[in-house]
Amino acid sequence: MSEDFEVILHTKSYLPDPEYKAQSHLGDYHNAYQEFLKNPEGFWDRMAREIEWMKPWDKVLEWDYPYARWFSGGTLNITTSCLDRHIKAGRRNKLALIWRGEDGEERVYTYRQLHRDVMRFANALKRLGVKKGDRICFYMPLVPEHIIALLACARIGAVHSIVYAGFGAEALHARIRDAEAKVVITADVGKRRGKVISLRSIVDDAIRNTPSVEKVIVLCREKCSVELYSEMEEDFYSLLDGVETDCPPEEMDAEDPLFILYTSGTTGMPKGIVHTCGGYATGVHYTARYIFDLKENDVLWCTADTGWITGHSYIVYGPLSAGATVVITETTPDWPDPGIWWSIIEELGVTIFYTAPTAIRMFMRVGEEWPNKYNLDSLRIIGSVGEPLNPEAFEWYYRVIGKNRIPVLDTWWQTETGMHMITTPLGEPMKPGFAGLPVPGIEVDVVDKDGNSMPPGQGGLLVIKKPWPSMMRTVYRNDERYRKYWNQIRNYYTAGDLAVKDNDGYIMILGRSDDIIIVAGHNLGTAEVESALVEHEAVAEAAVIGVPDEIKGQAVKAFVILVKGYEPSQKLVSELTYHVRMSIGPIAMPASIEFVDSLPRTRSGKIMRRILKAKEMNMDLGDTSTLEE
Ligand code: 6R9
Repeated sequence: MSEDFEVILHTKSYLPDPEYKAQSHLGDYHNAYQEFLKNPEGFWDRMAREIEWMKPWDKVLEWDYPYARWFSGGTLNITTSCLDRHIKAGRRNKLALIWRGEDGEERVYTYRQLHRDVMRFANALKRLGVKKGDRICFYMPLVPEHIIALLACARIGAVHSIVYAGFGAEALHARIRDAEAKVVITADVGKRRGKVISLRSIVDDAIRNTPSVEKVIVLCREKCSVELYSEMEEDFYSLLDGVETDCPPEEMDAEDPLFILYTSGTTGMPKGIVHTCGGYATGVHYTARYIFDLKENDVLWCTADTGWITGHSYIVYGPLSAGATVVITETTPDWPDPGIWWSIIEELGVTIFYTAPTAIRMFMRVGEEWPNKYNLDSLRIIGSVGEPLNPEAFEWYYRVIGKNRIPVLDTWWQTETGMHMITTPLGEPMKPGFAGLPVPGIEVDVVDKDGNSMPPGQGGLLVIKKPWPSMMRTVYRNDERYRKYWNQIRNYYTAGDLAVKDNDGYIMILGRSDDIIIVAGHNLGTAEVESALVEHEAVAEAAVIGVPDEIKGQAVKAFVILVKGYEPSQKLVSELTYHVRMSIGPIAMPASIEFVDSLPRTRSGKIMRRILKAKEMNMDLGDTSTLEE
């Protein structure tokens, strides 16, 4: 797709019950947006006051394009907003976390218990020698100890870098090395579809040749005995022996880093997106309270993993800051049967459910009899994130889960943005296929490559026109890559997505404009998968593209040129697929591999994936002037 093209817009819309707007924290969206436009810094100043600070800021924003400093001079610790203030505000016995395992095992934590356990683990980390600014890498299943340990990092000012536990050893290794992590926190196993998956052995592989790593903390869920440990390993619970319960929060500058989170880029090496304490805390609290409208009795279930930004912002920091009850599970949507998630909603009384289009499409395929077996009356908001929610999936979600009355919040945002940026605010008409409107506080537009605003119906690049508090501050150890986001179009942040507006300013996201493939909501860089393929001795060159997939949105298709002497075979296909699985993880596995003799290239030698894609989909090849013979 080129940057500008015409799109035929879907015009259907659904009007939610006016009660939603009347009772929401946000109130009328258009009023709120106008208030923001009248005084942007005043708006963010008000929002920042809703979290806990140790010292107030001197200035809301210092903008030295493309570098922003928010709430300069202010100091805080995000954990006091997420924990301490709820203890004081009478929520100490309120449930903070409800955890559900695959086999039905359940554990719950009140705010008081969570606060206490976070402080104890924080003291254990300190005793190990962890200090403010040290990087701690997580490779853990979604269990309560994971949340405890990550809040403990924030408590003492250590910078967490969570790696999704479905990634392979090589991907983990690259992230540990880049962040120069001092400690890795893992578990012996994760559980999935009735099987146990060893995590610790993957960590063992990943920490070869990572001189920064001093300790590996292992949470034993099965029966790993302490004697088996190497010198470097520590048992999660033994570390807590004899530690103090009280751990005062480290005073952090608003601009100190809170965490690094790696996201796929257009080169082989993922980007370490850096978020800071003050701006991020403000952004996630604001959206948890005013976009998800979290109220005292809400029970939020966000089905993402903590390894993605969605988990950081809407499992941990946002909802806890807003004082909600959070459900976390170590479950798969269709195991032991496709009713499992709906049974959890019924049983736990989930009020806000947040999932991804890929899951919704899977449920569509297995049939509505599954959700229909359960009482979903507790739900009041259902959300979607990660990739475009296509109109068919919207209609199904709204009708079958939302019973034609519960608002669907399709939320567009990114690892880099930290918080929701575009959605259909509660009470506004919902248009299938459209993510919606910019949240108050955010100015977006669809522009051509020179930054000119496109009229409704004309596709273009999605940009954010002004800095916002929870924006990334840099790419860890690669500031040049950070600047690229703001340099592609001067003064604007270019998101890398193609989009189109309609006459009401609603934005439809059309997909990525770069070499990122989104498989079941997980971003993959083509280069990442290609470099895994060429590592294999049989592969001379590889190019990968995303092809449409009914359930996952996109699937990976690989084109491979073999080294002389190797012949295409089914066995080789399996071997290569397995190789990618082991090095990056199951999400990156090619759905198909085609052996070819050559790849289309530009004159300067760059592979033209666009041509492969057009051919694959029987589309017009577009501009081929730069194509080599
Ligand atoms: C939160 C998250 C970011 C990319 C983004 C876009 C796609 C996310 C979307 C969506 C259409 C939505 N994306 N939400 N596309 N509609 N509601 O997913 O962050 O993992 O960094 O991915 O995902 O392409 O640019 P991240």
